[in-house]
Amino acid sequence: MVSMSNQDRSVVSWFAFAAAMAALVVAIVGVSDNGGETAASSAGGDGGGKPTITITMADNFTFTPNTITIPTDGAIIRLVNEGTSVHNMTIPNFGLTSPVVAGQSQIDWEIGPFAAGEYEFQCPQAGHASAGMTGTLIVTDSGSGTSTDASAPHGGVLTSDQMTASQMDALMLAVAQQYPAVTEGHGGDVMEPTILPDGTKEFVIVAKVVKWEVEPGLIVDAWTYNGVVPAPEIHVLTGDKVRLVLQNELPDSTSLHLHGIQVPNVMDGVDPYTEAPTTPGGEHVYEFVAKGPAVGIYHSHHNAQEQIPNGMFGAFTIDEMPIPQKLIDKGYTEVTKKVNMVLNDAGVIGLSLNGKSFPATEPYTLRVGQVMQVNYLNEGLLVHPMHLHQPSGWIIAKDGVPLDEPTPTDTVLIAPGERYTVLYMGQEPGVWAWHCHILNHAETPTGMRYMVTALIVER
Ligand SMILES: [Cu+2]
Repeated sequence: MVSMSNQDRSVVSWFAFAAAMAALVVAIVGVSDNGGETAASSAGGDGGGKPTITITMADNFTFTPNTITIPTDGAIIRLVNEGTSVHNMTIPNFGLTSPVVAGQSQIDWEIGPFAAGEYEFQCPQAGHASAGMTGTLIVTDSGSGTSTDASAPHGGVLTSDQMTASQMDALMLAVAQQYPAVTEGHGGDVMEPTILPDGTKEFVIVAKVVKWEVEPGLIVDAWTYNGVVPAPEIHVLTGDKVRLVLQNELPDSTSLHLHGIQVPNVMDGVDPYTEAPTTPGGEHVYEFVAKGPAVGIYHSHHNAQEQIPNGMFGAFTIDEMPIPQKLIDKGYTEVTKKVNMVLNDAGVIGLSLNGKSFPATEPYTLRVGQVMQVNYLNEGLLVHPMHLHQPSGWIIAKDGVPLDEPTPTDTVLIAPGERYTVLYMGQEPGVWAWHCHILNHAETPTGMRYMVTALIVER
């Protein structure tokens, strides 16, 4: 119900996208003085005289050399893969990841400008960095006036006074061009139940810690249900007998609460009141009859201020939200696409949409006249005003309760625990930015990050 199909991905027009995203940067940040130099020219298609540095990658998990020095203006990294496995290179401090390099091939990858300092690089392929495939990038001041603060806040992210306007533009463009960046793992897909002999829909939910790639090269120990963030969506119908089997493979105890779902008190998942905590290695069964419609969440209720932001949350929906007559009259007759967007801002996952941070967030597509239903679910510790640039939104339900009168919205404020259901109709074709409007949840001096994605409307 949530995932983007291959067809969706294929319609992402990359160049239009990069251009629109670059325009968005200007719109949001208000960078107007670029010294007469365009972002594209300072990013350079031909390297602009930057040095070329060759790094050889091999299947024994080595970069040779594993320490390189480049000027602050940047360099072209020639990545030569002498192995047969796929390798590439990521610089987590800058959120930069090279294209993938197939075995027995090479690519040229232009990077920079950067602030002077020392930064780690690694191979982002699963398991390669932990096997030792890491190195050190030393950036030395070339006298271009860039200040030299390797210990800048947030692990080397530059502040605006450390860059010229054109350097800032180039960094922003580089991030925008990565979108939608490919990362390992996709959460929130619908989970199929096992149907028991009496018709009960059984879902097995395994709580466990896994490696999760939040943005390119940023891999954290996420606390998950079934190994993904968000957890798989559970969707049932009114009258269904539901059985959830929670298996705890975490190092800590846990319990599972059905937030916004009507269940008997003993199934409410609030240890130590309604049940004992489910200890590591233990199992707990929750059973109830579904009563909808509902837009809810299943999440931890044990040390929840850590377990939930670390990844233990997933949508739980019952039936479908009715479309109000007033909107049917306006042409919102049929929902073409449904999206659950789970907001987070804390724990190991941090500021994110559906467990990913821009540029690794998922783009969504819609044709003109089609209607998309979005359930916003806030599982973080902060409020988030979610803003879709194309102003066609109508709130049709609050916390899973259909509204008698839909409310127009282009920015909807979602507090922790709240769910809002919004219908959007594709109107003007284009790439429409979609982001949290607390601006430091969406932007950094070196480009968009965190709670940003896009809706691509096609004719
Ligand atoms: Cu926010």
